[in-house]
Amino acid sequence: MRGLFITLEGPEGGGKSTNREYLAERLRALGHEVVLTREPGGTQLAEKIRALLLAEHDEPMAVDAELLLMFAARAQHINQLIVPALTAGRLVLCDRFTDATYAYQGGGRGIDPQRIAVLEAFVQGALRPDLTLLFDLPVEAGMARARQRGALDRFEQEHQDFFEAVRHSYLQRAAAEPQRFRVLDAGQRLGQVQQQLEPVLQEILERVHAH
Ligand code: Z5A
Repeated sequence: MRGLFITLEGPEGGGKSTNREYLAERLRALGHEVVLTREPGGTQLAEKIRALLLAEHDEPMAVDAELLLMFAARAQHINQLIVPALTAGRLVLCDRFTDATYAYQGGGRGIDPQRIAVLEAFVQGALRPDLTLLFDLPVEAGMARARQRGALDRFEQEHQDFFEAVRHSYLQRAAAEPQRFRVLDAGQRLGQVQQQLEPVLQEILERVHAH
């Protein structure tokens, strides 16, 4: 596939959405075709699965049901949006992808990562992000930002230990795959985070030109 698949990851309130918009604006100003998307979601049907995943229900959602719904949404997203966009040579900026599953369902909920890997292979085949930006920050700081936004969804209501496990899992993944991950200190002010994105932007441009 000719395009470039870039994912933005991190714990709660890291500024993924804010910085995804910023990166897209910079890349579009240079004439690149950018597709912005997110998980869970990204297509009409996958957004319906997202609504199911984030809402409160009268019965608790089984952790395996949550895991399978994440991958059901992902299968739809890959098929309908990600692969067509990459095949058309576009730059895809995706807010969360499978690293989030390892962090939240693996680290947070305690599902064995080997079981996640089975679903990853089944749903994605060889598709993996070309580059992953990890917006890392202390849990308390991220939760404070999320609380400022108002009503909390099903994940945001989890307690601190859950989010500490999520953050730990992300950092472990970044350390294990330094060639794919770029870790940003998202606890800094927005202007400073965007300064950290300058070398990343250069790297993206180099990769686009190399394709
Ligand atoms: N989830 C999962 O469990 N498994 C999976 O496989 C996947 C997802 C794919 C929805 O994700 C939930 O799905 C998520 C994990 C789970 N739940 N949680 N928690 P989401 O990405 O849609 O939701 P989110 O993590 O809640 O995203 P977020 O809180 O919107 O974070 P963000 O996109 O990283 O941040 P933001 O919206 O850009 O910024 C948050 C606020 O902070 C906003 O008011 C900004 O203006 C402010 N902000 C941003 N950067 C700064 C700086 N540097 N300084 C000060 N203020 C800032």
